[in-house]
Amino acid sequence: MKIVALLLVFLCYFFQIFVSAQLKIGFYNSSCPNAEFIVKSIVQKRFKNNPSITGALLRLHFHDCGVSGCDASILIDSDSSKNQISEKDSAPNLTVRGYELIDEIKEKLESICPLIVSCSDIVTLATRDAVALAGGPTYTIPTGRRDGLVSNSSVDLPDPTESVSEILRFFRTIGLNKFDMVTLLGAHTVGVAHCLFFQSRVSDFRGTGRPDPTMDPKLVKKLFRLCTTSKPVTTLNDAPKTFLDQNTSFIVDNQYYNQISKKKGILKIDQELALDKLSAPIVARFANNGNAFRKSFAKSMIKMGNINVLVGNDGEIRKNCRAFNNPN
Ligand code: HEM
Ligand SMILES: *[C@@H]1O[C@H](CO)[C@@H](O)[C@H](O)[C@H]1NC(C)=O
Ligand SMILES: *[C@@H]1O[C@H](CO)[C@@H](O)[C@H](O)[C@H]1NC(C)=O
Ligand SMILES: *[C@@H]1O[C@H](CO)[C@@H](O)[C@H](O)[C@H]1NC(C)=O
Ligand SMILES: CC(=O)N[C@H]1CO[C@H](CO)[C@@H](O)[C@@H]1O
Repeated sequence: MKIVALLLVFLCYFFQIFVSAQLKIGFYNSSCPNAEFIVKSIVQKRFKNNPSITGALLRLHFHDCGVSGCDASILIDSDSSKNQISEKDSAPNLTVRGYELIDEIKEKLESICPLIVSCSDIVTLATRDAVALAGGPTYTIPTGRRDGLVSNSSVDLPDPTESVSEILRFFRTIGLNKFDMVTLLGAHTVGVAHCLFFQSRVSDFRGTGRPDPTMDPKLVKKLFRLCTTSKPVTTLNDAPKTFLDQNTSFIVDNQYYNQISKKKGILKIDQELALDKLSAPIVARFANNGNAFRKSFAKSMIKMGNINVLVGNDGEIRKNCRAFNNPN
């Protein structure tokens, strides 16, 4: 009896510690009551001028959470004087965009509640708001993430030519399952891809000298023209690009699944998702049921936003999202 009571006390104590160091809905309710409102209004203003911000933020958020957890490590600028290359300057990340919007939000928040709202929460909230503005699901997301103290250039994000099972292996390493994978790739319902990532599909697929037979021939023609007839480019950002969802390119909806079902996937992985027997049934379901996708998307986005978060006294609240508070 005594042992049981002791165990109970111990469990309560343990549980309390566990609970107190968790993300919470409305974490900034008292410390910065307008935080979520400010994020939303700045995202809204940007979205009005440029709806491509939804794609930018979704990819930024994924690249942050997919490498060492949602800790804003992707926002850190490299320090050339110290020869430190950060995550954002490593290979697959070069076309990630949206950094200036995060800076704008951070600057505003620092002016009203300094050192309270983390950069990782800003990225998470801004992405959530941009998804809703683009017609996607609205959802509440817990906050209280803290910013990481490391930004490592050895980024291990998958390549778009990998198979569905290889991509699934990656998702499992970050605690996400097959449903999350198929759902989150649905983020490709907005945003763009540059020729670099799909050009071989429309010209010389796997050394055959012919285009990828799994792509609609009309789309092959269009993309071939896009990628071969443009003027020389100096940076990847000026390089020709196309919408990942060729139908409703700025709307967060289930058209991505319809497009890949019609052989109109842009990246190899997009097309494979509709063809591989691991994922095809889920793709078919989402293609036929926009509501199922919306529900699933909200759920998997929340899950993605929880990957390896820093809470409690871990990490820090950065003053400037691009730099650690005490760079050493
Ligand atoms: C793990 C599998 C994934 C691979 C291999 C992949 C690959 C890519 C590639 C190659 C691009 C084109 C980048 C460019 O040309 O600038 C892209 C764009 C994009 N990705 Fe993914 N992606 C994956 C998963 C995700 C996930 C999970 C999300 C979000 C939840 C996401 C969101 C986006 C968005 C929104 C864009 C458009 C970016 C823009 O408009 O600038 N991707 N992805
Ligand atoms: C913040 O306020 C919301 C809405 O009133 C409430 O649901 C949430 O539990 C609150 N969170 C905290 C941590 O106080
Ligand atoms: C960066 O990542 C690599 C590979 O995962 C690891 O070996 C290295 O120790 C990391 N560096 C830092 C500073 O964490
Ligand atoms: C484009 O999307 C709309 C609305 O979601 C759909 O009704 C239509 O069939 C789609 N068109 C094509 C060509 O896929
Ligand atoms: C311009 C550039 O460096 N692109 C790189 C982007 O990432 C892929 C995949 O890691 C590299 O193969 C490219 O060279």
